[in-house]
Amino acid sequence: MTLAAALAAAVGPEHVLIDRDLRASFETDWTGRFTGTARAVVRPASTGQVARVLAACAEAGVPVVVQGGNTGLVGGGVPGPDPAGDPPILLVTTRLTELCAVSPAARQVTAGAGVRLAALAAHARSAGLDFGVDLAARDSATVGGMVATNAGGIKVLRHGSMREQVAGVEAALADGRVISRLDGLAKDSTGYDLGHLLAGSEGTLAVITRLRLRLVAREDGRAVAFVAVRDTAAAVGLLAALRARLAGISAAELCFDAGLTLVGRHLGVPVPLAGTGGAYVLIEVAAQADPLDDLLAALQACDQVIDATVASSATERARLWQLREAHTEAISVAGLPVKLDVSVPAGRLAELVGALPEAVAVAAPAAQLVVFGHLAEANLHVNILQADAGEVTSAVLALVAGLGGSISSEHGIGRAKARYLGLSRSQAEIELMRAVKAAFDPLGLLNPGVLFPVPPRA
Ligand code: 2HG
Ligand code: ZN
Repeated sequence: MTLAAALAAAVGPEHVLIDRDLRASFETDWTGRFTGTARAVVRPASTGQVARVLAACAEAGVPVVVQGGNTGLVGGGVPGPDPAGDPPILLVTTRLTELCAVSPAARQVTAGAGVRLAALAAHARSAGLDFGVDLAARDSATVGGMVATNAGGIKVLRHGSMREQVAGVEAALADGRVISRLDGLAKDSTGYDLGHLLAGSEGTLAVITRLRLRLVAREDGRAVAFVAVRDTAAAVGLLAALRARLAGISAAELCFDAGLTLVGRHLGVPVPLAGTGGAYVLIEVAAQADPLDDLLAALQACDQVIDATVASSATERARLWQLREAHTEAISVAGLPVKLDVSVPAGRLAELVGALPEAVAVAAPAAQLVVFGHLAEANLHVNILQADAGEVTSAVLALVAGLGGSISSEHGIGRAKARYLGLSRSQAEIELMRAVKAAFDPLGLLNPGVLFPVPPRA
């Protein structure tokens, strides 16, 4: 049987997209920066179908690229440029949409890898609970892709990244075998946690098909403030001071005038407090009861606050959040950015923000720098317009590594940063990671070129 016939037999011919026009939207990433060619886009609807697709590809020796909602920002979910003329199969997980009943006793739910974040959160909320990770791409991002990249988002300071939400994983291996641990045991000390190994593996080890996910308490009381402070150091100081006074901080986001100006222009809205600070912090507090008075009192006690606007309704809260969440879109409308996603030890965030303009200007004098990010994790989204990726990536990542930071805080390494992995991981670690990769995927067929610069060979 040919590979095409085996794939059609596995998922049904209507879910094997061979026509160029039908493949196109899957072959280019959301940013438009990463694009490649796939032999076919294959859309399985069950773990068994995923396993059959992988077995057929292994049999034919054809590589497989895995894609969820195609919201990744590092080129990890689309085919790479393929000089050898051996295009991969693009396995898209968005038909894996099974969503089981919430277990209130375990505070867990089992979800297919292709379930969208917003659908999972709504499902959890309808059962009186909530999901601990949230991010701007919630309507498109799939939970499988989010685990594969160990996505973070806006609530990491409260509930951790995606890895922390994983209570069990089912996955199809490169040769078509399936491993499944979805029983959600609260305690289990029987050796290696293979599910957690898949978190952050970016599709290089196996294809996640279902997840057992932890849920958190639902907190409907919300208060949001947008605060102008003198600079990044004051923003860091403000968060520390607020944390000492408020138990329920659920988000702390950092913005600057450059990004807010683009957002205001893109949305056609005035930006509150524009130009009054050297940095801005969006603070959200979540609690069972309305936390607005507590937030107001805490802000009044913090001398870092130059000025603040506090939302008094759900509509106003959404409006303040839009100032932060629309950054990605507003930047994309302004041009094709080089996107870097870095973090440093908390005490060095101000140093990084201070050093970035010069590092970028030296590498690319005409570039426009837009920085924002997640304050509590000292995670900066460094977006650079009008610059060549190679020029600025080396400069910024070297600066970050010099400050003891990570070259990828939440988006992953993908294809974009594979050759820089050695800036954040030691030689010994990379060798061990490659050995793990070889154990899971001895033929090197899963997401070649992602995470590691050269596809490992058997
Ligand atoms: C966010 O925090 C996302 O909004 C996207 O991680 C960041 O566009 C970016 O650089
Ligand atoms: Zn982010």
